[in-house]
Amino acid sequence: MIKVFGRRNSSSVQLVMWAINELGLEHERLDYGHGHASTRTDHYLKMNPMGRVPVIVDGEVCIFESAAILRYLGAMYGSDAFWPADPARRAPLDTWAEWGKGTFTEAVLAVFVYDVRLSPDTRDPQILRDASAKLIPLAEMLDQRIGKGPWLDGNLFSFADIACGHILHRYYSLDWQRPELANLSKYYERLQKRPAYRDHAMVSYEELRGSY
Ligand SMILES: N[C@@H](CCC(=O)N[C@@H](CS)C(=O)NCC(=O)O)C(=O)O
Repeated sequence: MIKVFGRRNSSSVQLVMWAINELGLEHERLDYGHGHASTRTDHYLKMNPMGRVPVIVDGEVCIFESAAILRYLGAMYGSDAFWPADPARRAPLDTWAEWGKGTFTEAVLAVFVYDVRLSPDTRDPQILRDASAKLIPLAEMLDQRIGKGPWLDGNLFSFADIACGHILHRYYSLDWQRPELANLSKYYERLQKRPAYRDHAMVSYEELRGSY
């Protein structure tokens, strides 16, 4: 039984929860982090010295950093489609997984901070202009990369789709001027047909409004 420490409305927890459910793994999630149990206790800091969510415990294995958790789950429990065993086949997908969780997610979260985390009276519209200017070319890159898809690995759904796709709920639900990108919006439609995506990546972030 895998234990997940982290609140449902954290995008990093969503990445992990989506993967666990996509793989059909037995698990228990415990509410930790902002507004829930503290991540500053000695017990928690031993699991993650950063005091952030998520953390997973799987038997003797304890991991933090959601991208590392995703790779562990793929290597440990994934099919060859989800996590190709051949490094030469996996590496091009891992490139996009790294980019998706790092570069792309960071750019979406800058818009998220403006639209959700900052209270309206502390928002400087220049922050949104700057964040949008960084995000739009990245979204265009992802749109090009996906093409007709349906997935990043063509017909096979993989860990890379989780790393790139987990943040698209925020990308599409935040209040900002999105460019028209046909491949990306069809990809998001396909993701929403996956029950594990709907249940674990499309989580309300209303509780986080004005929390900075
Ligand atoms: N790079 C880390 C980021 C972890 C992180 O910043 N988590 C945020 C939520 S997305 C957090 O712990 N926030 C403070 C809290 O919830 O107490 C990962 O991907 O796991």
